This record gives sequence, structure tokens and C-alpha cells, in this order.
Amino acid sequence: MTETQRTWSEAESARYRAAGHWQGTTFGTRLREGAAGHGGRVALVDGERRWTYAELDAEADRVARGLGGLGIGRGDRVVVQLPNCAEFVLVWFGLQRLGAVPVHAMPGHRRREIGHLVRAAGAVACVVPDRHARFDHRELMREVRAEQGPDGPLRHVVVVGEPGSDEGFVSFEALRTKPPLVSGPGPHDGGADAADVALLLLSGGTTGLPKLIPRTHDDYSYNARACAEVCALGTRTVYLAVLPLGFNFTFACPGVLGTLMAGGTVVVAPDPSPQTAFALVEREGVTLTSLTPPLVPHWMDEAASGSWDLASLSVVQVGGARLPEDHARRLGPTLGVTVQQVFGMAEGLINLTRLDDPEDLVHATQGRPVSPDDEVLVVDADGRPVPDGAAGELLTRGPYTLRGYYRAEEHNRTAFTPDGYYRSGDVVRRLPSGHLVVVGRIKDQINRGGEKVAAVEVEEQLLAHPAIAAAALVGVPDERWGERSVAFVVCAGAAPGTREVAAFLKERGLAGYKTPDEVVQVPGLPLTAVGKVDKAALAGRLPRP
Ligand code: OOB
Repeated sequence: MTETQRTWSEAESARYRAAGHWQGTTFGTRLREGAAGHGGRVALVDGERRWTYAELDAEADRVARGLGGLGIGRGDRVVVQLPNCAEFVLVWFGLQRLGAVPVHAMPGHRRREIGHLVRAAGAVACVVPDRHARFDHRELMREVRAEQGPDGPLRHVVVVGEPGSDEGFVSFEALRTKPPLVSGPGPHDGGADAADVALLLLSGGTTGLPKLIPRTHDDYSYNARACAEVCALGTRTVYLAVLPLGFNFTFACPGVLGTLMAGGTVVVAPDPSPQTAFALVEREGVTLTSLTPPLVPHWMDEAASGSWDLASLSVVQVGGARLPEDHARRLGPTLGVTVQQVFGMAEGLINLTRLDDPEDLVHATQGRPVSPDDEVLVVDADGRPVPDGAAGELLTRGPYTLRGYYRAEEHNRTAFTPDGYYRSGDVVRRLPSGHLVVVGRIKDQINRGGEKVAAVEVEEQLLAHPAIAAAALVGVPDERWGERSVAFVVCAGAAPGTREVAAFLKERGLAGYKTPDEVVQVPGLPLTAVGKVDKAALAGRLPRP
């Protein structure tokens, strides 16, 4: 198959290298260098288990040997769907050591999403837990394999835990303890080049199926390092990973990679509850963590109980969705921390408020770009820049923002401007200081507390229901989630209830967070002047919260 991956021009690449943003080092080599430089420091903690940098490096070798023994090698894509546990990090670096490419799936993804990811990425393997959150991922993998048929790309299922007896299902534990086939050290990174794709992230999506985002070693390590610099990370940093590890925010903004590149310690939280997190803060001396806005009130309530010693915690990042200003104002004093707002996207651009920004900016803006070479345009409907302070769509390009989705040439033609700017679909205002305020969205997406739902994807599934003739999924303001999803449906007879729709979509293999919070029957869908479904008018029909 001939494919062209849109990427940065030679001139831009040279500029980013000359500026020191792109350092020409792969993740596999970085880990080896970390082990050589500070091998005795603790890199990773999960419950009672801990790995020094030297141990993490040796473990990456073992995992690479096991995966390499399955025939996985440079450039091969592997879907990683693991909950928050150390194995996510071990598998990730094991793949980097082979020059293979992890595809970050979310724990909540189901048959539809995982099947699509395998096909879209051409993945040769998936790594899953046996069970998680009362769900059997082996069963999911059986269904995905059956759907792919014998000609599908998927060859291996690696199971963390009990693999069962299916052919092609192998135990992670057995892989990593296999004796070496060949002796002596191989390359640190399977011979990968720093300009190669190091991982594939998933877009929040605005179309029927989520797109894959190629991130190179050069660009993604700059993403992590630029964030780490703004957050002043160092060897004393202890980062608590509360949100899913596969989320770009948790993994590299600065998150896991930024912390490891700074020589700090990553602590994995198995769930995002404040009780779990605060116990880890006390025990491990956590200094930094990141949250989505719906967690903030729970964390404040628990901290206000006064039963925890949070003295080590110095910075709490909040991002993924708009943080209500009142919460931004109260979070710092309640936890005794510096708050940092984060407005980022898997596609690239990361905006952070600075640790020394005046309070007004921290409370009321979503930060400014981390790199001096991030280019941001705020434009009107005709693509013309608007003055500072006026609202417009955010377009961006730069040293770590993609130039094209993976194998999505048609979508790429409209998702980018001819000169390579990514059309974010976010409506922002830019202040003279460069800080951005997110004021809305023109993409047809619902942001449910940081989890993104492409309206079209759910609408397509709703139309498969025999009783539903037309459907529109609309985001409406919600106290808890910021936004919740309401499905407006047109039916000849009685409309299915919210629960029935949830069961129907679950049966079709859709991730649970995409199910509509509410189903409302309407006689017809109102249209705008240009004949599109008028979602604003639909939202206006609901009683105000
Ligand atoms: C993060 O990444 P994605 O890819 O899940 O979602 C990106 C979209 C943005 O385009 C924007 O619509 C929304 O999420 N968003 C925010 C926001 N942060 C993200 N909207 C309002 N306020 C914010 N602070 O969500 C992501 C990636 C890296 C770091 C942080 C978040």
C-alpha cells in the first residue's frame, strides 16, 4: 500500500532541530540514558511494587524480548488497553525498545472502538487486562478477533493477568520472564529514528469513527519536556497519575514522560478518588498531579475534611474541559496548592497557565502555549484573524502539532488549512498576554467532563435502532459534568427510554461514556437556514437547569 503521511517540511524540521526542540533521541534511548545517569533513583511506583530507572530499563528489555519473540518489531502497531497500573508503562517502554508503536486505547473502550482501532492502525497485537471494572477484556478480544476474521491484522492478544486458554492469547507475565533467545544487548530502540512515529493517540473525534494521531519521538518528547519546564519538574518531582494513563494529559503534559525525562518518580493511582489519591500523596510525598474538572469538587470536599496531610503536594493541574471559575478560585486555598489550568489536545498544542501567573489569569484563562514556536491564529468564519479579545476559531501549528491524521487523507483535506494549521474546532478569545479563554466550540463534539463524544458517531448508532427514524445528540450544560449528552429522537411510535437506548448501544459495542444521559422524543428535528440540524434550538427546548 502506498501511503503518504503528511508531516513537517524540511525547512520547519531544520528550524525545530536548530532551536533544540527536536533532539533526535528516541524514547528507547532516553530510557537507557536515564538508567545510565541515575539508575538507582525510583522511577515508577504501583502499590507495593517499585522500579528504579535501572530496573525499568531492564524490564523494558525483558518485555521487548517477549514481544519480539512473538514477531513484533520496528514500526508494528500494538493497541494498549490497560487500566492504571505499572504494566502500562512497562509495555509502553518495551514497545519503544523494539521500535514498535503503542496505540493508546481508553479502558472504557469496547468492541466498536477497539475493533476500529485495530483495523485503522493495522495493529498486530493488543495488550489488555484479564478483567477490569467488572468487565472481561478477554471476551472483548474474542469478539474483536471474530469480527476481524482470519485476514485481519491482529495476531496476538497479550493479557495482563490470567490469559485463559484461547489460541493466540498469551500471558504478559510469561512473556516477560522468558529466557533470552539471543545474548548481548540489541539496539535501545529497535533501530527506530527520532523522526518516526513513536505512538498513536486517539482524537476526541468529530466524525463517525475516531482518528489516529501520529506522534513522533522528536515531537512528543518535546511536548513532555516543554511542559516539564513550565512546571519546573526535577529529580524531586513525584507525579501522581490519577487520570487514565493513555490520556495525553496524564502521559505527557508533563505527566509520566515529563517526570521520567526529569529524573522524577511516577506513582500510579488505581482510581481517581480523593481517598485513594490522598493516601498516596501522604505515603509517597506526591508533588504534582492532574485532574479533570468533575473531580475537583470531590477533591475539595475530601481535603476540607482535614484528615489528610497534603503538605508535599505543590501543583494541581486541571484540564480537558472548562474549569468553572469558582472552582478554580477555591481549589488552591482548599488543597494548599498552586493551580494550573491546562487546555490541550491529543493533536498537539498545549496551553498552561504559568506557576507565577497573577491569580486572575490562573482563575479565568486556560493558559498560553508552552512553546515559543507554537503558532496560534484566532479566525472568523472566513478564516480571517480577529483582533485580540474577540472570539474565533483556534488554528494552530508548531513543533509538536500534527500535520495530518494517520491514514486519513480525505479527512486531512478539511481538518487542516493549506498552510498546515490544524483547525481545532475550539472557539477562544486571546488576551494581549497570549493567554487563551475557551468560550465555545464549533466542532460537533460533546465534552462530558473531559471525555469527548463525537455526536455523529453516536447518532449513527442510534439510527440503527428500529424505532428511531432520526436522531441528534446535543451537549447541554450540566452541574456535575460541565456538559451532558441528550439524544433528541424522532420516532413513529413510542420512543425507547434512556435505559433501553443505553442497553442497545452497549449491545452494539459502544463505550459506556458515549451513551446519552437522556433521551427526548421530538416530532421532528429543526433545521438551520442552511439545512443542518439546529442543535442550539434543540438544546433550548430543555428546561434550564
Ligand atoms: C485533552 O485532549 P483531547 O484530545 O481529549 O481533547 C481536546 C479538546 C480541545 O480541543 C478542547 O475542545 C477540549 O478538549 N479541552 C478544553 C480544555 N482542555 C481541553 N476545553 C476547555 N478548557 C480546557 N482546559 O483534553 C487534553 C490533552 C492534553 C492536556 C490536557 C487536555
